Amino acid sequence: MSCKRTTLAAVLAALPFSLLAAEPTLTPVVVTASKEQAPPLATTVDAAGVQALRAATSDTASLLRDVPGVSLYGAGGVSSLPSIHGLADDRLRIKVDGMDLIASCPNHMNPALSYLDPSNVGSLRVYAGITPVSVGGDSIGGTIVADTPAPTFAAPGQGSLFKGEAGAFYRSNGNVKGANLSATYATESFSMTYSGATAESDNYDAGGDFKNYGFTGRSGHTLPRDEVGSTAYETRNHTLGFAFKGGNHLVEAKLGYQDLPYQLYPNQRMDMLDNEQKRLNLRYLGQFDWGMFEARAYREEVDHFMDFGDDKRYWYGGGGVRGSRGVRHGQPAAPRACRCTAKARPPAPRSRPAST
Ligand SMILES: [Cu+2]
Repeated sequence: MSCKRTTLAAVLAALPFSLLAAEPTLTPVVVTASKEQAPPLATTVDAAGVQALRAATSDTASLLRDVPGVSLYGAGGVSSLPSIHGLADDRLRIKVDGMDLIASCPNHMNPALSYLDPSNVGSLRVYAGITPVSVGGDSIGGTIVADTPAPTFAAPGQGSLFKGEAGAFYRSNGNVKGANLSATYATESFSMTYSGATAESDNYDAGGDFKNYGFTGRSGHTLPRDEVGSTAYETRNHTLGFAFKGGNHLVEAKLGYQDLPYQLYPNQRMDMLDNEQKRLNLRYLGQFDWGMFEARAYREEVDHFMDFGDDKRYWYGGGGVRGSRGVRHGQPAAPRACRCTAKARPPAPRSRPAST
């Protein structure tokens, strides 16, 4: 090895000094390409897409069933829980008209999207994974942004505008029926919209018998062998919105009310027999030379009642020993009720109301 190094040194020493000092000149190489389009950050289900999907469901979360990365945890008939890449529930930020609505019970029977009827959805956006700062926070799995239709105003010179929409549906499996109505009166600077929807379902039927018994646990109450117990629901949603527009300024006020008499849960040892929600949502949006400014204040009040519906009410156990509530094991028990109340106002996303 030492012999080779000596040889190389000798060759370098023999080269003229001027050759070693000369700088190599390279021809510039110019690479050109068109600017690559950034992949869309959000997947959007717009009003037209919602219209095509809503015929089959009264559950707004299930409108996301075709969005890549989204799956659904089945629960009550209008309360399935969306999951993004396996992360669901508190790992997702779900905004309805800019509000971080929260479920008021540990079973998450009344998730945010259950307050929005499919007929009142303007758009749904899903940020799966990486989320912009503007809709981020509490969004490990992603963010779902649901908006009702934007307020409409009369065109300049049109004077006033009145429009409305009414719909009704019937689905034979489960004897599901419902209706929706919306009406808007607007001038060039003022807009008022009412939208209401109701949906009601009995238990739905499976494709065939899936059990070899008919008892339900409630004394004297049986179900056909192909009927999926505890899948019935009834829900009513109302929204009244006011909007004022002047130049580049928009002020909105929305009042919401949900009256949900019952929603039964085939996957839980409890049913939601009454859920009442009242909400007030105020928004200001201004367009300025330097950019856009948006402010929002809202308040949500939930009265949530959990109990057992007709298809449950069964005391586990057996064999002649009385349970802690004085009921013989194996016998039907009196209902165990729980009334939860929750009040939320911004900043709400990180807080969970006390329940039970
Ligand atoms: Cu509950």
